[in-house]
Amino acid sequence: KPSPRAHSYTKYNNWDKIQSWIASVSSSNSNLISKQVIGNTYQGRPMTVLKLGKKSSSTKPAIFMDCGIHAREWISTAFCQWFVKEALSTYGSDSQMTSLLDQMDVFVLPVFNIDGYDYTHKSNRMWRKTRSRRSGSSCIGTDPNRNFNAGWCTTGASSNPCSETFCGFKPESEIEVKNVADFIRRNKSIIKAYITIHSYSQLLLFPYSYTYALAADHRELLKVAEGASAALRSLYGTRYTSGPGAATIYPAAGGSDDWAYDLGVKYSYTFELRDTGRYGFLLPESQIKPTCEETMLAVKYIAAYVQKN
Ligand code: ING
Ligand code: ZN
Repeated sequence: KPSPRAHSYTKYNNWDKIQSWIASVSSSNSNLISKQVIGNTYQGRPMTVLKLGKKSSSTKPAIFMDCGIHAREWISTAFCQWFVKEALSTYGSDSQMTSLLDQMDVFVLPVFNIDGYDYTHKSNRMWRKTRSRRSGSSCIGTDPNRNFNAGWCTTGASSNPCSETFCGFKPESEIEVKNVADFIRRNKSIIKAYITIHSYSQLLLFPYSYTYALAADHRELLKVAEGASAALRSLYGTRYTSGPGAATIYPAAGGSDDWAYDLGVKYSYTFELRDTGRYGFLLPESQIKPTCEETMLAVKYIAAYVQKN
């Protein structure tokens, strides 16, 4: 049994629910899953990474995936929960998932920006940033996807603490960003792919966003993105556009995918899930299931590619 009966994968769960789910899902499937706290948020909430994979005596290559970098992108957070459920419930029956988890580990951070996520449930549904404060400004929060050390604050980001895209007072000023960056740096030798889930716009982006220059691996990254988008589309016909961030959405420095790529994680992707703006961040709960099902196909496509390369 992958999870307690009480957890709903077709609702937008608040942090308290996700926290108890993390505890129960990891204790009831201990053969395939383990958990590790990589640090606390600004407000002291534990950032827990779930490691999915068959236990092995040798070190396995791994994929790192995070959800909920931005607080209001609730479909993102729902996807990480869905992915964990699917991994646990299809291991042993789905040949691709079985082979993936036999040969690799998948690290899942279900909610990156927990403080912000909690705030969107309690106070302001449209909050995007972290909830950190600093003396000298009365404005709260930094954009975690502008706070990574990749062309930091040079384009598409603001040095004004009141801006929605505030880059922070220095790279990794946000403890959440530092915790994730430290984890990936520590596991740099095994992490082969970095996947980060956002919404909305139906895009599959890859480096670079901080420059219009093409990544050294541009052709391969594009080919894999197009394959993943085709897999996604095969289920319900949902159309995604693939391309480098700067040219496909907008130039923006300090993003996590650019940072991971420049660190040496070649397969680095940002998903922008449904929709294209009708509901935007307020995607109805009725779309959680189809969105997660189709996104699974794209993530599994990337994982299968990484596994064989
Ligand atoms: N979009 C991303 C953002 O942070 C992005 C786009 C991707 C920027 C990768 C930089 C790097 O603005 C959303 N919806 O958050
Ligand atoms: Zn986002």
